Amino acid sequence: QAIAVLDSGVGGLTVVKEVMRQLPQEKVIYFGDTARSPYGPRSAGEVQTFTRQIVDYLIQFNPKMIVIACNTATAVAIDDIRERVSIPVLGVISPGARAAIKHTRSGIIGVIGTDGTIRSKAYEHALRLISPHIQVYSEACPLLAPLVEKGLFDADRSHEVVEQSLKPLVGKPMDCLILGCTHYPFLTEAISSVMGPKVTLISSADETAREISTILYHRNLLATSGQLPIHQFFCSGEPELFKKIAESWLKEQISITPVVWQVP
Ligand code: DGN
Repeated sequence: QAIAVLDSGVGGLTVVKEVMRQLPQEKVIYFGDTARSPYGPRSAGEVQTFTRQIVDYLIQFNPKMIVIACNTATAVAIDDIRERVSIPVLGVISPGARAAIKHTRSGIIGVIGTDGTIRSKAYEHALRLISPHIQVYSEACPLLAPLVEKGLFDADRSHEVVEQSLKPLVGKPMDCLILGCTHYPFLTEAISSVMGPKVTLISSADETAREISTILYHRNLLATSGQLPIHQFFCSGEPELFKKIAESWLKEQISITPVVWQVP
């Protein structure tokens, strides 16, 4: 049985990479909804519908758990998905919030994400649920995920857009910045050069993978075969660019199955 991972596009691969590193025996089935990316500007209702549709697609493979590796979808759809399936469902917002709280010394944390994620205030809620006095600066960066989807994430090409996007946060007294969109670790170099050395970047990928291992361990669901798994990748849009980005990020060859949605 595999771990099913989904995102609006290539962003969830940042979580997959950590799963492959921390849990090398686990098979991953990945769905990137590249035909309908970005999710950031869409309404909560639309993102809920898309997420439900992807989960219905993935569930036919009988996965042992679902990971919503998209902050935008986690923010608005995780409760709905948890009601819909009987296997464990994990999002990326609680793990990201926990990772930031583990790291911060000043209690002042920055968050960047899509319009949808920032509008939902999901990080503020998740952070303050754990630690009520945390101070949060948040900023929507709607241009960044589309840049990554186009494959333009190297530091030279992305620097200017990243600099413009982060302008309101530069100089704010935070000691860490949550990359509240799973696409953003692709832009780590540019983001850290703009934010400077005093701000630690927090990606939810490590903590999400760690939490996956905890859930599987406690339910006695960890893979034990000893063989290296063959992962499966699906995307709803043009597969060539997805494959190129995925292979350069994961540093391995993959095969992609394109999926054509029956529903618009
Ligand atoms: N990777 C997704 C996220 O974490 O929010 C969404 C990116 C997008 O669709 N704009």
